[in-house]
Order: sequence, then structure tokens, then C-alpha cells
Amino acid sequence: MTTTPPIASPIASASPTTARLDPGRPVVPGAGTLRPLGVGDVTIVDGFWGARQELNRTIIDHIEHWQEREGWLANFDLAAAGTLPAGRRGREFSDSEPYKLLEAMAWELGRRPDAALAARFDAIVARIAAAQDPDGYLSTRWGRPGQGARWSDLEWGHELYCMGHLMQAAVARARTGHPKDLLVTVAGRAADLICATFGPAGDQRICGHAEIELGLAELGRALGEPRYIEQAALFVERHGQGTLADIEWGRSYYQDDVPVRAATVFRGHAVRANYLAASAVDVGVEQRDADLVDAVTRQYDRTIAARTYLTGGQGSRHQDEGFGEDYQLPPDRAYSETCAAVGSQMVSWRLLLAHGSPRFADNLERTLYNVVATSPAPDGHGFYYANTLHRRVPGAAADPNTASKRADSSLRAPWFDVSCCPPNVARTLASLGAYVATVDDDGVQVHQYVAGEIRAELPDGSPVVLEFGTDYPAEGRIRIRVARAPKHNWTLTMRVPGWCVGGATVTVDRPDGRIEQRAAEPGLVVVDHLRPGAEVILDLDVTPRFVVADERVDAVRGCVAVQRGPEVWCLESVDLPGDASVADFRVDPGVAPRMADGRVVVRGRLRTRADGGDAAWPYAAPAVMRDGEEIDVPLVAYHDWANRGPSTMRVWLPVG
Ligand code: FUB
Ligand code: ZN
Repeated sequence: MTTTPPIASPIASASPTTARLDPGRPVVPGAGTLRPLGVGDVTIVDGFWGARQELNRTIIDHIEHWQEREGWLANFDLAAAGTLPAGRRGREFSDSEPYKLLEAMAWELGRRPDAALAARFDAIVARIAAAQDPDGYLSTRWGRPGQGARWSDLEWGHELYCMGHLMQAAVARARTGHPKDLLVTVAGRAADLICATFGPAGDQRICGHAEIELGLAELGRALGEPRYIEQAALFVERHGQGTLADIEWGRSYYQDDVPVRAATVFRGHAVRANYLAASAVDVGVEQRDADLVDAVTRQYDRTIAARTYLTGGQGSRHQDEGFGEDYQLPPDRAYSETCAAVGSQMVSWRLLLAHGSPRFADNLERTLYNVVATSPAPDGHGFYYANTLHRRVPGAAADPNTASKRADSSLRAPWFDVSCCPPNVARTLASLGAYVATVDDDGVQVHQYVAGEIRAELPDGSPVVLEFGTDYPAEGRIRIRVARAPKHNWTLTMRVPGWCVGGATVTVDRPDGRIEQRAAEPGLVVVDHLRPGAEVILDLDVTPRFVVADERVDAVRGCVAVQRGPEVWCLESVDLPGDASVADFRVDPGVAPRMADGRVVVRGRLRTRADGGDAAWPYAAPAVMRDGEEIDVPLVAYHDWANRGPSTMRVWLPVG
């Protein structure tokens, strides 16, 4: 049993992934360090994510209901009837939302058959297929008499973006046992048209919102069609050539300012930046282009180091939904769009598969627990689009019958005029099992801890079945029982998260009665010679802890935040005495946070102005402040904030 350092990139020298019936893998790289499992290989039961996967059924229903209600599905019927543009509803990118819904449904069906859901899936696909032009073009917003011409507004038109989502949905369907599905045919026809239109000798421009690159790369992999991957590569390389118009936020908004290989950090619109980076990894891996993968890896590392919130959220500028400068991470202005987090997970996952380093899984975990889990309401009927880290005034409940403005909703809203985030949550939750573990030539690697079962197949065909028992992250103990394993030696590699600074312990209970126990540091811990019946217990120290930010994150200087395991915790005013606001609380950093009744508790005081009121002018000699009695205040896991109604909230607590 050893603790190993991160693994170096083997992209250039890797051999192709062994082909077998695909159990539903969102990403299937042709090379890399680790090989993914599929949604059909991992069963998550109960626990933090099991409950959310169950909730996702409601979320999917909710999304379908709202897409119908807002006319975004009916747009396809109008297209098929030839009556557009009259009656078309929704933004120029509304077609993408039914595609993301279909992707979520496809993964969900791959996870668990459901005849009623399958029938709904087929019905939506039929409506979409009927709207496709004979040459493969598919858009309800462009290209018909009375509408703008095809490809006439690549900056803002989102045609290629939408068709990229169509392709990702088709990939989900193809990879879950339906490679001949009508949706796959529709997506393939769209891909053929795009290759013909934007190929080497064709239109040299890109879409103003990266996504087609992702769709083409993965559809190419799924259908064994290299043309699609080559087209994805062309689009990736065309970024930074300035083929799109300059706009008020500059070409960096759509990553058309600097070639992908030359960029040093993610910039511009955060969703666009992440989708592009993810596709660049796909292309780099597929073309054995280690330089491209390394370029994205460097940008990713710097983005994590200087442009990412404690929650894993990204984007600190509302004006363009974009990244700020390095360390410009004001908590009260956090845009942290849910979609940007989903995009960042896509990059993390691809880099994890490419390099094998646990730091990518650490980032994925952080974002899963603190953004993806935060967005949906506990009943599945509301969502956060933006994920602030500080609410100064209690929010107002959104009208349950109206679509909210995207970043305006101060509490979770049932729907938005721009509703990209809810279906992004749905497709992530439906495919979550695929992000839990991988295999390599030596064995199985566990990256995320869930209760359930992993059924893996090693490259030599040997099955490994692992049963997981855990209440993680409420507790730090993970029990792994080996139910099936090959006779030859193999390794079980577990991630000890970077947050686990208190250390971890691994206990191996072997069927012959031998018990071994070792300490482990953050990184990877490897156990071998495991036979059926063996049990491995990983104990991670989830003692709550204070964290401080780099001094350059000026906005939170003099503050601490609290983390427990992968979860960020926050203070809500409903937990303060009287009508105190979170602005009044000063935490005592000398008293470690502790657990009480399942909640993290911190000690501090309420601090108010001695003169009792607000000054007429907030800049003056320091006011005389009065500290109240010491109080212990319970925090709430950030993903649960606002579940008890309107409240002021803050993640970063000023130190008293
Ligand atoms: O432009 C399509 C989507 O709408 C983006 O990804 C989101 O940021 C939202 O603006
Ligand atoms: Zn979004």
C-alpha cells in the first residue's frame, strides 16, 4: 500500500482504448491514463447523490413541463408545419434546451429503463426530427423565409451551439444502447452538413458560443466518424483568429482573441471558455496532440488558482457572465453560473482521464457539492442560475408561474427566460455515475465517494465488483467491500481529497483475517492483492476547518470561511438572534468550528455601532463599535442555503 504522486501525461504515447459495448460513458477518449466507466456500470443508492438522482426524475419532469409551457418544444412543431417565424417563442438558443433535456433523459434511461420516460423521449425526438431540413440543417430560429439567413449571425445566433447540444444528446442515446436511434440519425445529418459547410475549404468562422466542438468530437468518437473529430479540431484551432466581430467586451468574450494553444488562462464568458477548453482536450487526446492538452492544462491550473471561487464556481462579472481578472472574486458579485460549473466539470473530467492526477477530481468534487448540488431546490421545482456567495438583503420568492430574469432571482426560481442551467443540472445528475470511477491496466480508481456499487471490467476482461457503504460527506468513513475480483493481482486506487489536511487512514480487512492499517496523505492511495470478501475502509478527516483566501482576493481579506469535507458552509441570518443580519456577525477564529446536532457551529459576536445607527456618510474615522455577548451560531451547508426561506447569507465571515 503506497501513496503515489500525480501521474505524468501519457497522451502522445498512449494506445487506443479497448472497445467494448458502451455502458453509457459521456466521454470516451481514444487515449489517456484512465478509462471511464458508464452510467450502467455504477449504481448510486441513497446518500447525498442517490437522493439527488431520485430528485432528478422530478427535475426532468419539471423541465419538460416548462419547455412545453414556454413554447420551446412547440417551436419545432411550427418549423415542421412551415409556419415559422410566426409564433416562435424563446431566445435564439432555446432549441438547445430540449436537446439538453433529451440528453438528461437518455442518460436517465441508460441508468434505469422506464417505458413511460422512453415514450416521452421518443415523442420529443419525433417532433425535432420533423423540423429538420432535407440537407440536415436544424434550427427553429434561422434559415426560413422571414428569418435571418443561415449562418448570418455567428456571433450571437447560436446555430452551431444548438446543434452541438443536439449531438451531445445523440451521443447519450447512442452510448446507452441505441446507436441507430432517430436522434442519432438527426444529429449525424446535422454533423454532415456542418462538415460540408465549415470544412477546410469552407466557411472559416466559428460559433460565438463554443459547444459544437464538444458535440462533434464526441459524436465522432461514438459513431467512429473521424470527419467529425477533424471538424471539431478545425473549430478549436480557428478560435483566436478574429473571425468574429469585435464586440463591447472584446473578442475574449467568445475566446476569439488568442489561439487556444497560446492562451494562458480561461477568460471571457465562463461557459463558453469551459466548453471550448473541454473540446480542446477531446481534440488533443484524439489527435495525440500533447501540446494542445498541455496548453489547456496550464490554463486550467491557473484558472483554478486565481479565477475560481471557494465553491468551485467561476465567473465574477455579471455584465458578460465572464471571468474577472486574476483574484477578482468578490463574493457578493459572484456570478458563478451553474452552467459554468458544469462546463468546468467537463474540463476537469477530461483532464483527469488524460493525466490521472487527483487534483482534477478534487475540483470536480468541489464543484459538484457546492454548485451543482446548490442549484436545484429540494423539491426539484426551482433552480439557481447565478450562485452568489453573499446575499446582503433577504431574497424574494420567485413567482411560480413566471419565468424569472436569469440572474435576478434572489431565491431559486422555477424557470428563467434564459434557462440553460436547469437542464445542465439534469444531464449532470443523470450521468453522475459515470464520473465516480475509472479503470486502467492495473485496476480500478475511485474518484468520488458514493453509496452503491461499481461494476468494472479490467482491460483483460476480468470483472471487479465493489460495494460502497458510506454516508459521505456527512461522515468521512467509506467502506468498500470487494464482491468480485480477478485471481491475478490488481490495484484499488482511492483519492484522498486535497481538503483532507487532517489526514486519512486506510484499513484493509482481508478474508484470511489479516488486518492492515496505514495513514495516507492527500493524493492517491493504492491497495493491492484484494480478493473477494476483502473490505477496505477509508477514513477521511472531515473535521470542520477555517480557510482563508490568498491575500490578493482583496474582497475577502480579513474573513474566514468554513469547510467540512468537500462542503462549504455559510451563515444565514435565520440562524442569528433577533433580526440580526449576517453583516453584524464577527467570527472568533481562535475557536475552531465544531459539530453540534449535525451542523457546523462557530463562535463569535454580533457587532453594532455604539451610536446605534447608520452614519450619513460611510467613510470617516473608525466608528466606535460595540461587541455583544459571545454566541455560538450554527452554519448551513452552502448547497442548502435559502431552503428555509429568505435570509441574508454569507460564506466569508469577517473575523472579530
Ligand atoms: O448563450 C447560451 C447560454 O445562455 C450561455 O451558456 C449562458 O451563459 C446563457 O447566457
Ligand atoms: Zn446556465
